[in-house]
Amino acid sequence: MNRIFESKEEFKELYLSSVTSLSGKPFEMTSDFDRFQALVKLVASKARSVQTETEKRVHDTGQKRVYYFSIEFLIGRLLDNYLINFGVRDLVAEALKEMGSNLETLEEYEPDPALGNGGLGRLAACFLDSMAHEGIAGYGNGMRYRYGLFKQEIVNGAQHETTDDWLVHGYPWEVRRQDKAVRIGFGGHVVGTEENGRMRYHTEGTDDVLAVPYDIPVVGYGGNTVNKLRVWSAEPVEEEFDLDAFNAGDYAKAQAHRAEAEAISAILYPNDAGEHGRLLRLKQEYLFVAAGINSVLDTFRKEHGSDWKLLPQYVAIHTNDTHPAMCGPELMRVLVDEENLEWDEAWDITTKTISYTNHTILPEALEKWPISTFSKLLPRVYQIIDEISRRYNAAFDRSQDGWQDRLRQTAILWDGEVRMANLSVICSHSVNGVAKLHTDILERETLKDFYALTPQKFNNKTNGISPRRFLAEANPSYAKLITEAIGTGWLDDAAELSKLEAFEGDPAFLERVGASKHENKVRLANYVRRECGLAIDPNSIFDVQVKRFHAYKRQLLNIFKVMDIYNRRIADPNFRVAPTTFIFSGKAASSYTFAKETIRLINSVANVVNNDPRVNEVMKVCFIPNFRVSNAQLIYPAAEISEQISTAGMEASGTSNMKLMMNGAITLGTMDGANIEIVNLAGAENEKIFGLTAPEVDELRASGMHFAWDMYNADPDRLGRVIDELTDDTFAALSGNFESIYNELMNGNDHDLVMKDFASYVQAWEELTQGYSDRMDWNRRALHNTACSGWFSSDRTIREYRDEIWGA
Ligand code: 26V
Repeated sequence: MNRIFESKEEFKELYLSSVTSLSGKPFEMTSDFDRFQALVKLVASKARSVQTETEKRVHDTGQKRVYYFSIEFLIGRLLDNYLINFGVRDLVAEALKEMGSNLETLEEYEPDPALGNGGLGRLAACFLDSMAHEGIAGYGNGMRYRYGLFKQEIVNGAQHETTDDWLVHGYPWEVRRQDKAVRIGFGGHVVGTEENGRMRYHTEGTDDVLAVPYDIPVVGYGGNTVNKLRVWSAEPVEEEFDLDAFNAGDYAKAQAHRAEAEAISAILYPNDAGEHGRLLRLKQEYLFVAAGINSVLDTFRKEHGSDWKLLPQYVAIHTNDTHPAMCGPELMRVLVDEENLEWDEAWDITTKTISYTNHTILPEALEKWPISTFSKLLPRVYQIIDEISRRYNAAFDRSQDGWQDRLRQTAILWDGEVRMANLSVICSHSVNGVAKLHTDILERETLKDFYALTPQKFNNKTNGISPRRFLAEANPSYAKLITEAIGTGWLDDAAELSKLEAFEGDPAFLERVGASKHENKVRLANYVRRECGLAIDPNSIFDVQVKRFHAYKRQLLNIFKVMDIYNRRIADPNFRVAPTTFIFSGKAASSYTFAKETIRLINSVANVVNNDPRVNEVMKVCFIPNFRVSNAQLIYPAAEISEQISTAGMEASGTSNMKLMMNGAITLGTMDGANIEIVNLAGAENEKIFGLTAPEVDELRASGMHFAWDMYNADPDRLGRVIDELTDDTFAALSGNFESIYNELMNGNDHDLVMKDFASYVQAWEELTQGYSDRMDWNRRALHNTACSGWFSSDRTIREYRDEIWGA
């Protein structure tokens, strides 16, 4: 462990001087905010010295550099994480206490940067953590949005969005690198000139903006490697400020140019709302790709000169989903237009450098851009895509039966559109899915034509999560207990969590597992009381579904279960229900009506259930507003049931399933995404699986034999009743009935098979919760889940990427 402070005394001395010099006040007169700022500045400066050592090591050993291009990085708060990773958390906490401060209080001042939507962005952040831990020279390349994902407030049960002004007080971790700014050109026209018998192209008349990088240190556990995350901000190019207009008093005109440039990095787009086709989004994609490629090549040039054929040996560029798909064409543009390479050589270098991960099979999620828009905004990049496409089509093997269909499925340009997924596959040497089932579906369905052509490109990399953030940091009481039992080795190598299996038969230990869970439930209950004004009982089962709201994730199925249990309890006070708190949290994209209505339904059911003394002893419903990394870290440790109930075949992987498992929750889920791997690792008897499997879903849909009305009519007392309650005022008191949900189910024929899986789901829940009274056995299953969760460490995932894709 490379500790940044040897002793409390050393820390205190450095900290005192950091606080006083930054604030200009004697320590006693400084505010908690001053003290927070000074603490981050001190840790950040220590991190940067290690970064310098890391950089020297990478340079001296000629280590391969991995660049992870992602339009989202959901990094969460960093202070506690970095104190843990540098091995000084307890030392700092004690020292601060002795100085009359409290670490946890100071930590609350840190903004929680919401530079991502959900799973995809958080995965990128866990990967940075693991690359640094594994000693990989791995760098994030992304966007610095002025406003993060909207803040969610609940008003009369409904979601309201307000801006997330996360930068108002500044962000103490970042360093602006004006010297590394890159000029990015949009629009203009391509000019070709002949030079020594070869055509050369450049673009004239572009509208330029300046991409300015901000670097954030990434501290790996153990403190030996500090990498960096580089995020780009869009600004006007200085000399284009209209001084004449300003001097003439036309401030609006002078500012207009600035506003237009800054708009590019102003907001984060929801990835799951079908918000495609927005010109600003395309500008974002090109900005962080072009600026990123420029800085990658700059570093390469300094180390290896212009010997470009060495690029794949020293550099790997990974594209997280299709948002960075322009990496291929942009790299080609630089190599061919600026470095003067022949097309074939440049193409060989490009495809050997780039790799691609797919994160969803939903057809409506596949990015496409109208050629007309694309070619106007990025004329030279478009020409290059057109040339890639022309050569792909020309080289296509026409000897096989059905080649026409295969070419149509895999083409880059089709129907007046640029298909970004196909572009990504064609520009990459590796294509991977994020869980076994997901990769199977890619190979057999979504990308089957590519798989038939180049099966060797395809591979699976099941997702993972950081055990430092989601166990050590989020769940200190459990982490302490684990360390007492098996030592600290699990922080380095999460596979060591399997040593916990030896304690599954130890009643005293299981007792302590239960006590730690209880402590976490009390901690969450206190948060819920503060945030929602709702009292929840830490002795009830905490049943948790926290994730983005989406039809296929079926939060609707969960709340139908709650409505059904409520109805049955009202009808029969002797109906036995294990006392449960049903906890929901998550955001819906602002334009996604169905998802927002589901949130309103949950809050409306909560309003009725929580105020009905006939059921209050056995159930409460709680919607925690504004789900984000910081409150997620309070929720996962308190969970006992992990709801993973997507329609089978739809959830690519899921990662909250892994976070909850590691924290000792039992999965109540379908055979979907990484749930399948959870069951394989922990045994079906330690989870609770229900519902149709992916092949059964396919078969049912293909047969055309699912009829919502039949389901409704077959079960009037329970399912039928729940459906009726959507429109009969039972839950309308807060802000009305739920006709649109009703229509979606009954007239849209229940696309996500909520009604189909309803009976087996509620039954599975009842069976699972009946087992809660045997607390010893429940705690044993919880511990068993933790013991089996080590494989889901993102360290394991990253080692697979390193060995099988990046060759780093
Ligand atoms: C995009 C869209 C766009 C159009 C409307 C519907 C829709 C639905 C979902 C998406 C998701 C975009 C990609 C994404 O975030 N995938 C998530 O990636 C996680 C990390 O690999 C994975 O755990 C989740 O299962 C997967 O949904």
